[in-house]
Amino acid sequence: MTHALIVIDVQNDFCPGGALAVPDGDAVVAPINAMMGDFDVVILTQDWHPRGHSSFASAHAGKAPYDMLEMPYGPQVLWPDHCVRGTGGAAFHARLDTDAADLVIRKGFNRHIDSYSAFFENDRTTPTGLEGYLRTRGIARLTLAGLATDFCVNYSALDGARLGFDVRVQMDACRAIDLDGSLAAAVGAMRDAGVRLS
Ligand code: VGL
Ligand code: ZN
Repeated sequence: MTHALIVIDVQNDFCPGGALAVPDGDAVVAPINAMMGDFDVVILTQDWHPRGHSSFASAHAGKAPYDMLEMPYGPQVLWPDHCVRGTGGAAFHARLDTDAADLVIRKGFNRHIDSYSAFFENDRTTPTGLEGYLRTRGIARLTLAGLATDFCVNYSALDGARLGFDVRVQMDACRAIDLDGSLAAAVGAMRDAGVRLS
């Protein structure tokens, strides 16, 4: 069965020194590079926002990073400006082996809606196209790694499982933001959805 590694958002802004740095975020690079050779297909995702994106606190008067805002599609955490398309912060970590990737999927490019998941925007219905790519290439097994465990990895794993893929998350090749218990909540949700954590 064709097995893909999906590397989630290993970008400078999620690494130490970046605009939305995940603690120890760059520690995922070496284990991910080492895993790539074990898979039939390697796919990278890239958070890729226009300036003034609606997930940025700076786009909303009186709001600060990590405040919540009710969007038409549900509650949204507001973030520091990050992964603005074309900037160094949106670039992959310099040591990530991007040459091994068959596909790079960009997400979060729609100004009015955030996109944590590699499969759907945060309305959970607007597709990124990844499902079609996987199905047409006959890929049924997915291993996920990258940043951040409790947001983009979590949403991608839950959507993958909901779509019927066999999903595993390589936890030692992920790091979390962990806002108010979000890591524990994500681990519980992924387990409940039948995602294997290892
Ligand atoms: C992410 C917050 C905002 C992630 C992306 O990659 O987990 N988190 N944008
Ligand atoms: Zn983002």
